[in-house]
Amino acid sequence: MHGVAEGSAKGCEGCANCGPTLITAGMNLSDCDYVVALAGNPNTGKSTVFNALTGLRQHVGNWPGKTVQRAEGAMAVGKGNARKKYKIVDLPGTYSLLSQSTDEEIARDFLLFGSPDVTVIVVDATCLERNLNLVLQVLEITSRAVVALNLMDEAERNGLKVDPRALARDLGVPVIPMAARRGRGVRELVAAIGEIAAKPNGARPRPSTPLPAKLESAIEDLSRQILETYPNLPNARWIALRLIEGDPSVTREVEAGTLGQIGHDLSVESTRPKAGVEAAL
Ligand SMILES: Nc1nc2c(ncn2[C@@H]2O[C@H](COP(=O)(O)OP(=O)(O)OP(=O)(O)O)[C@@H](O)[C@H]2O)c(=O)[nH]1
Ligand SMILES: [Mg+2]
Repeated sequence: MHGVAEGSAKGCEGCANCGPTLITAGMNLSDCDYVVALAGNPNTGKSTVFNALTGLRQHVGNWPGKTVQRAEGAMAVGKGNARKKYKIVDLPGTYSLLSQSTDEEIARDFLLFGSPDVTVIVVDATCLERNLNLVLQVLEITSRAVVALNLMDEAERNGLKVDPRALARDLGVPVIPMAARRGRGVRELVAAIGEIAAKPNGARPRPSTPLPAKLESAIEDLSRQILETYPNLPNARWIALRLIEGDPSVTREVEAGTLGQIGHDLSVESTRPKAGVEAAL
């Protein structure tokens, strides 16, 4: 494929016409500059995208719930001093950040507390409405996001017309049409990941509906208290909202004092200096 080489910088080295050079770096996770999470509903093609980016062979199959643990791999993009290396994290499928099952909690905890530099939300273009629920939830917690609009080949086969541009405009984040099984859109996804990773503030998701002032001030108070107990915990606001709602699993974790631990376990060093990337490849 144009712009994609495996294992080392062989094959197409990238040119003005073919966009960024992707070098699948497999399990070589040393000295990554950025961390990219792959999230999405079950069976949307997350592991297929992961395999395309890393050259690894995560299990794919046509039923939901195959990926049950976090899997990690690497890709490198660009040439010479401009080369950046990315750790790619394949997550179990989840319908919602409020989900309860163990594999869904693995995905939720990484998205909330793992501080990925870019979150790629892989969605199924044939059932957008259901998939957008998770997209909107993720955009509530991060602006560093890209939507991979996968299974476009299936949508086309079914006569569905999906407009990625309109979706990107409405969501305020890049939307990349893909048919990942055939490698379609992989290069564009790599470019979008690079763009968001390099932007200090990420994309600009459209703001959600404002909450009533009283609720907003309660959330602020509670967030402050959470941060006093768990300094540096990302997404204290999300935790505060769940406590106000009475979410049982979040309440349990706050009471048990395990929230800070989750943040500590998952936080990943990112945006590290690039030294050693060349050697690592
Ligand atoms: N037609 C088509 N099939 C695809 C595409 N991408 C992935 N698939 C297929 O969709 C199925 C699910 O792919 P996976 O990559 O395992 O999906 P996943 O999101 O990792 O699934 P879970 O880990 O179970 O959540 C597999 O049969 C893939 O071959 C695509 O773009 N088009
Ligand atoms: Mg999977």
